[in-house]
Amino acid sequence: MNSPLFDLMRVLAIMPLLSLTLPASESIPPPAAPPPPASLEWWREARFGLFIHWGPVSLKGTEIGWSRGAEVPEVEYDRLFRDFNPTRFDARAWARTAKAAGMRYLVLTSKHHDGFCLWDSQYTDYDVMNTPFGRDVIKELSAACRKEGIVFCTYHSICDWWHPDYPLGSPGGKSQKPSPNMDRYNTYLKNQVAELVHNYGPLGILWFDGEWESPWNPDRALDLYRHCRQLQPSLIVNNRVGKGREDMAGTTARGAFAGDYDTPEQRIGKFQNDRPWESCITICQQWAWKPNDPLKTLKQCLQTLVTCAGGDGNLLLNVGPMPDGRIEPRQVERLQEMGHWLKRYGKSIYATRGGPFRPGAWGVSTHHGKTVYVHVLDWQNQDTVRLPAIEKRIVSASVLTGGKVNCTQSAQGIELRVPVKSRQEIDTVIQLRIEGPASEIAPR
Ligand code: JFZ
Repeated sequence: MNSPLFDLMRVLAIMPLLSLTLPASESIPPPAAPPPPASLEWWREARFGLFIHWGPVSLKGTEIGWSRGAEVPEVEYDRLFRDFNPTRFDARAWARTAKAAGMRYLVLTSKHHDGFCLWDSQYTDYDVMNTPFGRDVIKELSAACRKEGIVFCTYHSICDWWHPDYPLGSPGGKSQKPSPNMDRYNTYLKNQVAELVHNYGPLGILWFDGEWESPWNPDRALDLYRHCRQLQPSLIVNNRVGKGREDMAGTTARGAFAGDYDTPEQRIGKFQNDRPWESCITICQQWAWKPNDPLKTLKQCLQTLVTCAGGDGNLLLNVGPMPDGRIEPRQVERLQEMGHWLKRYGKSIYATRGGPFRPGAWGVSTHHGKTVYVHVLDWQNQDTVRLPAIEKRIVSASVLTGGKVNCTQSAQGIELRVPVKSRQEIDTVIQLRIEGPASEIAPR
């Protein structure tokens, strides 16, 4: 058995040992215990996950959360659950789609800003059990993921524009609730998080969101983070638990505490190898499903994944399933195409780290052990890719995607030439074997 899930189990098993010997590996010392380093490792090595935004709003085809009180009147939005009956929902099919894509984990919206809960929650009636469908989606999907070796994770919105206790409302947090009670809401939030971890855990990640609004503050953030850590020490928590996120670039302000990793949204993160990060990007344009949403090409999807890996980050690629419960066939197909590529060339992505060559107009690089993978994404009408010099000798050079490479190394730099017929439209992967560990070469 060599699945990420198994790794996670192993991490859980050695947990008590690790927590006694935590090295201070973060540049910003977190005011709460970070997860044991080994529990972040499975996720960093995974590199690729499936994000799923879903709920009754799929019946309207408008954006989840944001369209409440905007394109869709509040009363109408809040009644949608009464018609939510996705009879073609098949948890096994979703988990298999993720697996076929080469993804190693999956993050589903347990609750978005609209407050609707996709599981059987004892703390609210506004959940999937009170729809005509009446099946616990989180229960079915977490079980199916476990079977397929996909690590199950949930997205959970801190802001809740529906809940009467949360101070702000729709549209987009711009209105005030008549009699809010943030302390009571906070208890609701923590109870639901505990419910998710206890009933469907262990979870890989708790992917928080909606932290930017004023009712959320650093004290509550730290308290929620500690709550998560207590519930499950190996849980990975994204930076949207806290107030340290700078903007949509998703990086964490220096000195500010915010979770375990950064979350660039709808953009590829910059090269950053001293703090983990994950770009979340939609396969179409909207997070939730809408009809005829323009689908990204295979080239866009793969180059996005490769560029994330080259910047030392992960990609969380989003689909919004349809109101009948299926992921759109054309999106499933795109994901399968990515999986086919990863089956052949995945060793240049999984368990690699970004660099040592910083991303350039030509493409990106990744490395593992004594191998550097140069991913040429754009030859820019030139016959040579020029890279900065490295101190270590290149022992051999080959083209993982087929063909031959001419490689010259000098004190001035490295030059790589691949005949036109062997260049790939999406990614020409050149494999450089070097005389020592590539991790010893500082990024340049
Ligand atoms: C957030 C969510 O609002 C969005 O629906 C999706 O879940 C994404 C992954 O995360 O994205 C945001 C956050 C903030 C703004 C816009 C989108 N904003 O402040 O405009």
